[in-house]
Amino acid sequence: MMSSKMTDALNQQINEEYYSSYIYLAMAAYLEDQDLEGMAHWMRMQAQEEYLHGMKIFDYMIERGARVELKAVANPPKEWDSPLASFEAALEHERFMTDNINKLADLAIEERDHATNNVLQWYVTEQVEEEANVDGIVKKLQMMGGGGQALFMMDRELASRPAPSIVSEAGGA
Ligand code: OFO
Repeated sequence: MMSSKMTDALNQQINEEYYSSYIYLAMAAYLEDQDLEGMAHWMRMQAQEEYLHGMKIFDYMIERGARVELKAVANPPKEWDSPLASFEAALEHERFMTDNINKLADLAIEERDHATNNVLQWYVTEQVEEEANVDGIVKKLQMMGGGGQALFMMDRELASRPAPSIVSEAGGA
């Protein structure tokens, strides 16, 4: 049986994943407003991916017989100083999420909850990819100076991001 401490911590993480989904959707809205539809598309796909991250924990808790409790999702910001600033904020956010996941894995080890630790290891690996993806975009935009030409090129590139797969993102908990 999952401890109440672990249950509370995972419920909190579901909330963090849904906040992630919400903040990326807010970034998509901001980028749409800047007429950067390709970048907005990338953020929309990221928002979907975060929803699946939340669902993976949701399904795992149900499988373990732990009680899922959904909490209110905080308001995300609405504006950023520039498109580059929105991606820099995304990178900052992913670093925060990595920290959360590491703390959860520490708790699972402390509680000797091997099954939960095993699920969390998927997130540990996923966070490496999450940070690397955004970091790559930030670095390219910074390298190209973040001006009109750079935005035009990145907008085209980011328009091709495929939808996240339910199998790789939410399956196999
Ligand atoms: Fe759920 O990985 Fe990003 O936040």
